[in-house]
Amino acid sequence: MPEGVVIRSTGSWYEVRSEGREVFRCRLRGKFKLQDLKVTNPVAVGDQVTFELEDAGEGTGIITNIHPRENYIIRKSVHKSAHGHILAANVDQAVLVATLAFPRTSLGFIDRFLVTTESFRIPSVIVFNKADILTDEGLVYQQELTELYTKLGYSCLRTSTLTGENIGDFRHILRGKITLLSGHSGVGKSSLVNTIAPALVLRTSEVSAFANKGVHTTTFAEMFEVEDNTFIIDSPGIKELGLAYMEKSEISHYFPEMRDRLGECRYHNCLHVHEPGCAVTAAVQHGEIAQTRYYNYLSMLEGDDNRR
Ligand SMILES: Nc1nc2c(ncn2[C@@H]2O[C@H](COP(=O)(O)OP(=O)(O)OP(=O)(O)O)[C@@H](O)[C@H]2O)c(=O)[nH]1
Ligand SMILES: [Mg+2]
Ligand SMILES: [Zn+2]
Repeated sequence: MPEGVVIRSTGSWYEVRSEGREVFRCRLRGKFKLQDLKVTNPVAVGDQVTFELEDAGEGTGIITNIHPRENYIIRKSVHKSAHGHILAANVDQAVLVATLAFPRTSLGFIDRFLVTTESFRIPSVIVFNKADILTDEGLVYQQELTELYTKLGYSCLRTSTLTGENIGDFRHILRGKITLLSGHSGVGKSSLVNTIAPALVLRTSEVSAFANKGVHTTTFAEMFEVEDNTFIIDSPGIKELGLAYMEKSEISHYFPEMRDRLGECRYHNCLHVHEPGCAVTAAVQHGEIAQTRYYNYLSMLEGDDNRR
């Protein structure tokens, strides 16, 4: 039976690219229960599947098997909070596209994103796009964030699809890998893909001047081959990022600067809030852990998004 990779999913149809690079429109037969995950989408872009040809002339098929995933990124579903939504499967890295203005990506969002990818052990890169619209102060702030996140182990890149700034470096980061592009609506994910693969001509739309928000131009995740052996998954903008499947006690493990200090807390079950002898709060007081990161940690701890 033919095998392939899911390159687009609309919820009812899955486009599967076979090894011979043909694209088939496939459906799922019956119900799939995978790894006991409660998810709204059993098959995600990036999944390797086996399928049966249904109508060779029409190019349609039926997915009969989903191969075990090497990894996946899941977030809490917007519609069913007890369920997760798989953003993509089998990726080598995630690129978070962030903009400090028009629209503004908050540090809370960035940190939630990084905690999510850390929890799935997926390397992340932050791309600060729309550098061309930043004021001098904006550029200084962006540079401070680059220093903060680079120190924590996340590569950062400043780009502009308008001026072409660092697009060569962006291409370099992607080369030979499968990358999920994620971020708020309107930050320029599809524009970035167009810049490195102009033949694709993905739809993009202006950010609403009134709401300072994107208009959700991309509605389904889709994988593109932008160069030989280089795949990029463009995905719909996400507004908020609920942490799926995470216990309170786990969260600090996904902050690299906290993870390094966990053995130094007096209590092994320390949540790093008011506990005496806490190495994390001491590091915050000494300026060794950024306050913004710590506050975002507290907010994730308090939020209801960390409950199953
Ligand atoms: N000034 C400036 N505008 C940009 C840049 N990159 C993208 N844009 C504009 O930002 C708007 C949104 O870009 P899109 O590529 O549609 O954004 P997206 O992230 O794909 O948005 P969704 O598909 O809704 O998630 C468009 O008007 C782009 O022309 C940039 O580097 N500088
Ligand atoms: Mg888009
Ligand atoms: Zn502690």
